[in-house]
Formats: sequence, C-alpha cells, structure tokens
Amino acid sequence: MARVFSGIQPSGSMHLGNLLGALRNWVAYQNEHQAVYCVVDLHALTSAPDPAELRQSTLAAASMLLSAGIDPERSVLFVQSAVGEHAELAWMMECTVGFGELRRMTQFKDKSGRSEFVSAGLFTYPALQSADILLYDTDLVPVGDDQRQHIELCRDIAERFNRRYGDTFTVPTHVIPEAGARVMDLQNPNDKMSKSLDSPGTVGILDDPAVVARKFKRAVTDSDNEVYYDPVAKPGVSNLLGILASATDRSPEAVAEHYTQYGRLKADTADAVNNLLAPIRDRYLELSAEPAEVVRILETGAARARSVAAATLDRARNNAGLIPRPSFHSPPDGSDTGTKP
Ligand code: AQP
Repeated sequence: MARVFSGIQPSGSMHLGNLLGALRNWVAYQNEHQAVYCVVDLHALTSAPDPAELRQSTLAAASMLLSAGIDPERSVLFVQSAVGEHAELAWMMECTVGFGELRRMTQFKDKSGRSEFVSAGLFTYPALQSADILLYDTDLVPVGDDQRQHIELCRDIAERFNRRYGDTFTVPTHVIPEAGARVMDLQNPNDKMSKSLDSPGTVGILDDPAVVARKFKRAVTDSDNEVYYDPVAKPGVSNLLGILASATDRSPEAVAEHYTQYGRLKADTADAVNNLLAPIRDRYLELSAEPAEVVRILETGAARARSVAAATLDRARNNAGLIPRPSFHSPPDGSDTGTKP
C-alpha cells in the first residue's frame, strides 16, 4: 500500500484554498493508502506567533482536519513537534540542500518580502519540510500548487542523500488536484488565498453562510461580462469557475458553458461552497466541546508516527556515518540515581 504524507501550518484559520487544494485529497487518500497527516507547528514558528495563539491554533487545526473527514482509525494524525525526529532529520537535510537551491524558492522570496524580520528558519523551511516527508517513506504528497517547487526540491534532496550515502529514502511524488489547486483571493485574484494574509477575499471554512455568500457577491471580476475560463486574461472569473468546478467535481471549462452572467455564477458558487462547508462547520462545533478527545487522538497519532520516524532516522544516521546513540539506562549497580550531589 502506498504511503501518503502531508502537513498544514497552524498559522491562522483554514480557508477554502486549504480545503480544495489539499484536505479533500487527504480525505480521499485514506481509503486505499497508508495516510500520515501532520499539523506542522515547527513551521509556524518561522513567523514567531504569539505562544498562546500557537497552542490554540494547533489544536484548532487538528480539530479542523478531523471535521473535514480525517479519520484517526485510518490515518495517523499528529503534531510535528511531538515527534523529535523531524527536527533532527531537518539538520541532515540542511546539510544536503544547497544554499542556492533554497534561495530560488519563490515562497521564500514572497514571504521574506512581506516581513520585517526574516528568520533563518523561513529560509531553511524546505529542509524541515523534506524531513517531514522523508521520515515516513512517503510515496505521494497531496498538496496545492504553491507547494510544487518545495516537493520537487524534496525529491532532489532525497536523491542527493541516496547518492551520497546509499539507498536511504523513498523519493516522493507530489499530487496536485486538477481543479482547486490554486484558489485565489476573491478580492485580489492574482494572489493566492492564504491564512497569513488577513484579507476580506479569504473564505474561511468556519465563515457563517451569509458571510460566504456576501464574499462571493463582492468577488472582483472584470467589466466585459463574458464567462469563459482563462486564468491569465480573466483571473477573477476563472477563480470562481475553478472553485465551482472543484466543489461540484467538474472541469472549469464544463462549468463555464452553463453561465452567461457573473451574478448567477457568483450565487451558484457561494451555494456550492456553503454546501461543502456546512457539515464541516457542524462537526467542528461538536469537536470544540471535546478538546480532551482531540488531544487523545494526537497523542496516539504521535506514538504511531514516532515508531516509523525513529526507524528512518536511525537508517539515515547510520548511512551518513553517525555512530549509534548510547542508550541512557542506569548502570546495573544502581549507582546513577539521577539526583544532584
Ligand atoms: N490558495 C490555495 N489554493 C489551493 N491550495 C492551497 N493551499 C494553501 N493555500 C492554497 C494548500 O494547503 C495546504 C496547507 O498549506 P499551508 O499550511 O502552507 O497553508 P497556507 O494557507 O498557504 O498558509 P500560510 O501560513 O498562509 O502560508 P502562505 O502565507 O504561504 O500562504 C498545502 O498543501 C497548500 O498547498
């Protein structure tokens, strides 16, 4: 059975782009694959979030994944920082990736351009992401289109490590959906919808149905009033067609044939999105009443994740020439009590 791995940052409220670009595929993959999903809180540290908010949004992200249909019986669901192997393998990945390769990453260029303080962690983010993926002998990585470049770099890192040190890692492949791979901001259809940009054009998964309808009604289009799919010439209209296509499992071109006016297209897109979001919102409300259950699921997931990650890390350490870790058992005479003299 092929292994699937993907992660999401607890960097704000999840939005329609996360759902259509990633989560829906994650849910589908649980049926016939070994699925491993992770809330990547160490990645969120790259932007120095408030500690209380990070704690809260990590649990909220896990609850959202469960609400969207991740089933902890079929998938491993855990929080990245609970499995220390991620941070340790990340160092080995940093020593395998080139400075020039990291400098070419478009997400780093975009994000560093928006921040006053640019952490080294933001620069080396793809090395930690590669560790996340490679620890689980991952075959497939379901992601949105914005992650394409990072996953391609992860493949290069895995192949370089395998060439240097012998066969160690499975080389993964990204899986990007045909429709919904890049959901754009409804107010700025040239920018991708994003958690960290607090924009009125972001549709939150937890938005009230009336708010969703209003956001689509106000979506930026253009003035020529023709409906066809061309993301370059008509970014706003094409974004709506892409969203409606993804929400109703059709192609954007097929959807376009049914419309001659923007008003109808906006209203139908809002309805389709609300139909998709309603059960997720309901489940999220139920789960909010059971935070202990979410924590229990994450603890079980971390233990299952660690059993795979530890074996892969040992293999990588051994192949790279790091000597085995000493085991820190007490000496047989019991002289080491662990107390200070
Ligand atoms: N707009 C999007 N359209 C389709 N897929 C998307 N994804 C993110 N945005 C879109 C996919 O969602 C998964 C989780 O990605 P993330 O945690 O990086 O989410 P984000 O919304 O991109 O988060 P941030 O913190 O706001 O980052 P920036 O500022 O970079 O946008 C991934 O599979 C991603 O492809």
